[in-house]
Amino acid sequence: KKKVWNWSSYLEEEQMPAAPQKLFREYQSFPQGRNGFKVGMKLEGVDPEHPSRVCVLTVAEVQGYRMRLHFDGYPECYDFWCNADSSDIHPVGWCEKTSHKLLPPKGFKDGEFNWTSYLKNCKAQAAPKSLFKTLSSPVTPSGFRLGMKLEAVDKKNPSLVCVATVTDMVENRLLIHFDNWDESYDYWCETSSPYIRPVGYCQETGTPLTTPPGYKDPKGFSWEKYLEETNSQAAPARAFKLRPPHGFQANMKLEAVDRRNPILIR
Ligand code: MLY
Repeated sequence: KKKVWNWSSYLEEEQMPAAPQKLFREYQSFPQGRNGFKVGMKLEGVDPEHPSRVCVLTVAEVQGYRMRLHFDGYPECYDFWCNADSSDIHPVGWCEKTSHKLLPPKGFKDGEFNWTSYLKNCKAQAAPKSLFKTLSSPVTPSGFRLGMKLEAVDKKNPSLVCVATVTDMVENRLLIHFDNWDESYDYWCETSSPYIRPVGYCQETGTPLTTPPGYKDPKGFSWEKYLEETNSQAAPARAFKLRPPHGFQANMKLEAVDRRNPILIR
């Protein structure tokens, strides 16, 4: 006879407890959590594959506090999941208000798209502003400015620290772009991110700095010269929320989880 799977007999067979309800936050509760986003609502959001682009999105599915977002006019295979309180999603009109370029749905030419008529034509609702995360305290200027240079870890190649530029800022988050690379390596981070360092950090710590590809004299790279050549400024060291020296030294031994094989402690 076929047995029907259910939690209580499974836990009993395995002699294992269920994680108690009280360990979870309300927003983690299933199915609805405290997620007011509804399927069909439209919004603006950062394309996770191209973090410098803000696109026209539709809520395609809601699961608890998470939701699947769809790029209007594009195949479903580009859909992605995010949390309801993500800093990468914004209400309709955000791009206009913050002078960001909005990537229209596929098929629209530059300058042809307008939210009011689009929502009307689609008979769709804009996701209400109240559903989006708002900062609890006002933003204090961070000291970072657009165009400032810094040294940043390439998150796709984490052994590399590279020459990079702040190419966008939203609230106190920075868009990091690697000089002379395409935007697919870009990422958003907080000013306190351990992935970003002031100009000169590599030299000070004896870490190799990856210079922009095609730079004429990579061995002779000097920040001073480069800043002059690119007519740009270094992000001031005080803008970084650097952590105090941690005391680790090369070749020290320790125990760590293998992230590709998280069961092993090596
Ligand atoms: N092997 C890769 C390395 C790319 C590194 C890009 N970073 C520095 C932004 C490649 O050459 O494509």
